[in-house]
Amino acid sequence: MASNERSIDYATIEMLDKAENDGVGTAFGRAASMKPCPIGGEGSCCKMCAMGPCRLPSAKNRSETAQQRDERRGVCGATIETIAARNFVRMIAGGTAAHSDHGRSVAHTFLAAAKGEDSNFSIVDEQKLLQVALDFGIAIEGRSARDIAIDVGEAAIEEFGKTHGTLRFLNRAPLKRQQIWKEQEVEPRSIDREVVESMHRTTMGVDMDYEHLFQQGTRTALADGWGGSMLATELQDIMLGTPVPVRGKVNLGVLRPDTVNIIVHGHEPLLPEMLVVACQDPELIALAKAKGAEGGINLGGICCSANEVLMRHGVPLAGNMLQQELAVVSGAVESMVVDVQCVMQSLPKVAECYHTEIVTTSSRAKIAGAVHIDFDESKPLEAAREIVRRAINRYPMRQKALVNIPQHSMDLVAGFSHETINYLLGGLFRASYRPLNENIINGRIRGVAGVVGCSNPRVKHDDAHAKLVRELIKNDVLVIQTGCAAMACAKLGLMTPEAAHLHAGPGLAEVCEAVGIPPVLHMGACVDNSRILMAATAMVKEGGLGDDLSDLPVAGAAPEWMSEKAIAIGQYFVASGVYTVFGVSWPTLGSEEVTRWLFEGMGAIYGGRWAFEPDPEKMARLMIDHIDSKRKALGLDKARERVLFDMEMRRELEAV
Ligand code: NFS
Repeated sequence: MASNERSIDYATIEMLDKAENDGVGTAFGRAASMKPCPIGGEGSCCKMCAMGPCRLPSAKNRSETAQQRDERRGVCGATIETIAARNFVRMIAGGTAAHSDHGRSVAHTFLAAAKGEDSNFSIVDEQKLLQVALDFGIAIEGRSARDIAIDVGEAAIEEFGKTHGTLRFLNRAPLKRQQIWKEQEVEPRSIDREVVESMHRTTMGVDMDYEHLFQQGTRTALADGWGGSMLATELQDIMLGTPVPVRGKVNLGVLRPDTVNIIVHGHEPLLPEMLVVACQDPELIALAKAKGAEGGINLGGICCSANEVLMRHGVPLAGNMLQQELAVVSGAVESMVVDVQCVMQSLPKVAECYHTEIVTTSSRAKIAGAVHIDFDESKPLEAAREIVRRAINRYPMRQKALVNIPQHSMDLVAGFSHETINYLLGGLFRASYRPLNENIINGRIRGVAGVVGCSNPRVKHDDAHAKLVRELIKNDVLVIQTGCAAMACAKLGLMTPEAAHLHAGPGLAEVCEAVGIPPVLHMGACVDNSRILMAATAMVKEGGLGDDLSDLPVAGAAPEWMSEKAIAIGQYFVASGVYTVFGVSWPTLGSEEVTRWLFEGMGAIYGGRWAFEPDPEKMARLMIDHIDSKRKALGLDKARERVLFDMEMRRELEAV
């Protein structure tokens, strides 16, 4: 397959051609040469025990009687419904574990910083500290920030393994939503417990009622969105600063010639924060220059680590998940520093062809062929300095003949935390979601869509993101993004304020231009999908758009998803009342009944439901139709017509 059929991104296309010339394999090539397993892909493979693995492929093209379907069972008698649901719940548990283990390590560092045991980190955002303390029920009156922070840190750590009660952040949701969770008995009790119980209930011979399995899957997903992920976001903000709008650049063109290029890749922001400091150290910059790197040191990022340091420091984004190997293929990266999640094991293999060193840093993740420098949480800056020094020492090994930095990069504005949206739209002294709600009510903004998730070589890289988001903003839907999806659209220039006038519909463009924001807002990393929950909750609480998240004219999508984490995110969005569409493939198609339950059954209970649509234009249509149906239910369909009339009048006035 030609490179330009694999991606719409010029930098990626160039690097794929270079990889081929250099004899280097990438995920794109491996995906093309290895077909996905059709049985596992539809959730019909059970490998929970050694009586199997049992494969129960669906009938698809042949008609199947009820009796034949009933006979389609694993050795233990498990039905396809049970198997598909178990596999799905295990994906939720995997995703929740990943986000939440990240949250846990942040909570431990936070407590150490609060106690003054960690001199590298401190309490930066006291206002947010007070907000979290209030939500946690911790007294703030007359107490020092230090004492409050210690209590918040201890309470946060407790959330992972407490033995009674339910998660504290559930009380942030609209009351109606809390009531639904209570009635459905899906309030998470503690984060670890829900992951463990999901693993238990999906092991051989335990829970064999798919609806009952999904109840636990939902409880586990809520422990992610309103638990582990939300804790990660909030504590990071308090410790590292809540993001505010910041200019940045994106794509492999951010790599620099004659400069030591270090790429930070993975998810946890604490080491990247320290790398930002180390890369600015005059002594290390002088060392780089002494080694011949006249430009000094350049730090860039891949995946969510990148989003974190972009949001807080404007560190450039080198690219999204599928560009990790390609950054090395440029021949211009001295060191790729990774921690956890979405890291490809192929990196050391790719690096063999160049001079790049792959450095693992988390005690939880090593790769054969990579160097391991433990990010000792008590001396993080020292670890960061050592990593930078090693990278500098590799610079003289750079093979000039193998260097080719693609000349493609794009400007963007990032840093749209839910607090920032509050200030930007409402003004510094009257921070409020009122203007956003009003513009939705009067129809200038049709609704809001969260477009999130991964890149996946099973589909054309960045293509579905681009088509979906362009279609949405053209139809006056404000788009908010996180993760690799955000980078895909940033590369196309959709995260610049100018994009409003170039690509958005007239109503959305008018609002964006008045406030000076892009029509597509970067809200951060994937754990920051919790920011989207908070923004949506703020819209409900502001009033005029119903009294629950499921009343809002909003929708979610992950058009190029690949990770279990995306499934966990989707499930907590659906269980929070959001209509959520995924592309690529759908992992329960082996059971029509289970799929129907997720696509329709959940809607009856939670007001939000899943959908699957790989075609991005059809996906946009589904989301817009959903938004319009919510507008209609709120009685806002007429308001929108009025605004179009207003626009006409204004044009006439201008013509005079
Ligand atoms: Ni999200 Fe971030 Fe990207 Fe997907 Fe991976 S980096 S946590 S999982 S691939 S968006």
